[in-house]
Amino acid sequence: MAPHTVMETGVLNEVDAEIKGNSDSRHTIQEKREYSLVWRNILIFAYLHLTALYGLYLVFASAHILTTLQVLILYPCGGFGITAGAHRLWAHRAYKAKWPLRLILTLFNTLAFQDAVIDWARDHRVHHKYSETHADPHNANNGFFFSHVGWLLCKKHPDVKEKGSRIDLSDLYADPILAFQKKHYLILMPLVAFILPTFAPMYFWGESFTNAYCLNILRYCITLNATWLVNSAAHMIGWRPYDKNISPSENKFVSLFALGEGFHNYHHTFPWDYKTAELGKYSLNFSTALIDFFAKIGWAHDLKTVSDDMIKKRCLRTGDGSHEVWGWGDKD
Ligand code: ST9
Ligand code: ZN
Ligand code: ZN
Repeated sequence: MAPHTVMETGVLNEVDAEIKGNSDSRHTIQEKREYSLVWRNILIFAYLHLTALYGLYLVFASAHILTTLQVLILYPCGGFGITAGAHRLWAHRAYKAKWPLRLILTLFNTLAFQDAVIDWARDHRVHHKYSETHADPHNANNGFFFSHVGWLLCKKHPDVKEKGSRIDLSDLYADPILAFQKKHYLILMPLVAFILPTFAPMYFWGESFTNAYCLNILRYCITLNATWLVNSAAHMIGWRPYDKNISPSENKFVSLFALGEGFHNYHHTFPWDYKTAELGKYSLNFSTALIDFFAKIGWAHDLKTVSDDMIKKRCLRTGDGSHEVWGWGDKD
């Protein structure tokens, strides 16, 4: 049976109590910053995206149907390693998982190559706590390009490192699976994210190296851009039914590609909810469906969520009036 804890009080868990910080940053004026470009990353990401475009061409020109099918399967697998793994389980502790699920999610996470979970979660906890300040690694106040990919192409602002060094990561280092992933990342990541997905199609169905390699890079770039859209588009475009004072927005387009992570106004308002969304439980929210499945078989438990009453009160107090149920019309 799936244990399902509903938090009626709205008391934050330890992680979210720590990362709940600047929530009124939308109108903050900040001084301009200097960017120190990292040319290695600029060249690598340019190469990856050009290769991905060629991979897209090869899908129609010459790739085996099974290689395309592999892209379509591995993209959500890597995605779940980010959404259900690095994000909901580890960065926010929105639910608990038994070791077999943690192992699967770590494997999927390694496939996504977005750096070790511990580093990803550190940046993400800083992002929530200091949202849209210089300490936010992908500060959306610096514009769409910066929050999408630009932040990976230059040195981090000193505030990111300074504030980030105060974030408690002891819960993550205490997990032997995560500690193992971080320690051996430079071996595990190339193997899981690039070598195996390239050589499997060549070995099992005789795919050419070029097709297998370029389609796998395409798969990687799709997952990257789906993730980055949460930082860029979902921090700029969409309604703010839960808190109109913050930039994160409800963006269904992003949710579709990001496996349910585009309901970002809700997520920044109630970051401990394992669903990262409210209405239409499985609507575009494949990650919630996955966690619920594992809760059913007992591998996920202590799922945290938010009561309807608390959501209603918050919408009426700070929302922009666009909530489907608790818009301003229902205030009385
Ligand atoms: C990638 C990550 O793409 C994407 C994350 C997106 C997050 C999205 C969240 C949205 C919600 C979830 C939605 C999910 C949807 C998923 C949908 C899926 C379908 N605090 O880093 P360095 C220290 S990764 C404290 O070199 P530089 C650090 O420990 C792509 N300390 O900084 C180190 O210390 P030491 C693949 C920190 O030199 C020192 O600073 N990966 C913090 O400024 C230097 O660290 C890449 O391409 C912190 N927060 O360089 C790699 N941060 O020396 C990209 C750092 O003691 N990264 N420190 O060890 C880099 O190359 C570099 O980090 C850099 C900055 C150039 C960006
Ligand atoms: Zn988050
Ligand atoms: Zn955000």
